[in-house]
Amino acid sequence: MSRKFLEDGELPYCKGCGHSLVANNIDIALQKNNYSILDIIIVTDIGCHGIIDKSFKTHTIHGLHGRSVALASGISAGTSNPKKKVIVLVGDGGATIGMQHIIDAAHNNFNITVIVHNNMLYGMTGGQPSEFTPYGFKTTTTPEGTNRNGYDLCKLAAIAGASFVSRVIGNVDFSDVLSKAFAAKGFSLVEVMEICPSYGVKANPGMKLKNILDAAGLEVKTFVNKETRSFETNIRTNVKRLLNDNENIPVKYKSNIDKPVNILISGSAGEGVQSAAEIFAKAAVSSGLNVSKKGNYPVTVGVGFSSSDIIISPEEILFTGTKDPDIIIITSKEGLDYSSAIIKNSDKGIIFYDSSVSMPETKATLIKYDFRKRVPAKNVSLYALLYYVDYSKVFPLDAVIETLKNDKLSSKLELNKLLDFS
Ligand SMILES: Cc1ncc(C[n+]2csc(CCOP(=O)(O)OP(=O)(O)O)c2C)c(N)n1
Ligand code: SF4
Repeated sequence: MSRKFLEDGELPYCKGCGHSLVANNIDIALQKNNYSILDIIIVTDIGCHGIIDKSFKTHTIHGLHGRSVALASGISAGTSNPKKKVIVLVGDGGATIGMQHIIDAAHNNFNITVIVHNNMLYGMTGGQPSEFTPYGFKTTTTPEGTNRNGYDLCKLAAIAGASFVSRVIGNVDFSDVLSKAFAAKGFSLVEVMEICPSYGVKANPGMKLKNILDAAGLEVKTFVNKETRSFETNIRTNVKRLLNDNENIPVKYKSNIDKPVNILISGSAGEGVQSAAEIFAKAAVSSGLNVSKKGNYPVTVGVGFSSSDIIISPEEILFTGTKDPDIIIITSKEGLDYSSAIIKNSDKGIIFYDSSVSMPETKATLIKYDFRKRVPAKNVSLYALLYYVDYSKVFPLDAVIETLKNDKLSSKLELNKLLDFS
């Protein structure tokens, strides 16, 4: 049979390397299954077997060492076209390094075929043992022979839930086995046993592959061939978009600013920093401004500081970070501690801060106010932002009041207290 999926000419491996037989058998099996060239996505791993990419006319993707199965699982999960066939070429080294990926791919029954080139050592790096090297097999770094048996990958994949698993000896025509593996729905794995002529044969002269496998109890057979439910990507079309609420804020007010204003509000967890920043951001949108808002808080969200960086701008906001905010609002000691470096370095900003905290030395303009004395702690961030809007007139207070009235928070707020800045 002439080649269809492989380029004509020599394959890139050493003379007598079993990897060549694997490539040729893949070509034959794909032809038996009537695949088209561009239906095939071959994902290779690092190692000698992986240098085959340029010889295949199909799609090829070269993965990181041991990660080809994870990569292929993602590719297969992301394609909804059942005609596409994702095939992984991996060595016993890659299978060692990425064994959990193989087990998980079998467990999830991803629609991929994994072909393991098991020459019982790391060929590309000079013939070191892998976790699949059988007892007594000599390698460059174990010249006395490996002192334990390797894993039986076929048994592991079968137990994990694969649809099709087979071990073959890689010195015969095994294209029928590959053909069945390619046709199987779900996860299939074929472990091809080889001896690397450049390292394995040299270190183990006269050793026969069949004898090695018998001694290690590695059976050459098909372990599983069953119809199973394969992985399906669950694409939900009927879900509420996260941004829905923000999409339809009508512009009813007018802003006074003609350039971006960076605002940092820092307070304590539980004192409504993030929700106040969101109300402020929505009010800015309703005043025709562009807004970005980033929250910062420790992973333990219920304690410590909570802060938010907000940018309001008449122009598009292309970068959301700033080292020197124009406005800093500090409502608690925890907020001050978190922002103290920014405060010390600030030389152009205005800082609104609660009278309970002691400000470090700074060139910024300081404005002290009794935020905490005038409203309950849980409303202190909102009160401070309202105070800033009233003070700066960046947009009308009415924009914030209307946003608040439309918010679920509104029933819990005493608006007259929040708007009293006397
Ligand atoms: C994460 C990582 N670890 C180690 C290496 C070094 N490395 C390159 S090839 C290779 C061995 C490949 O052996 P195998 O997967 O069995 O393929 P073969 O060369 O035998 O075909 C190793 C360990 C690497 N590239 N990346
Ligand atoms: S070093 Fe071994 S595994 Fe690598 S191409 Fe040569 S014979 Fe094949």
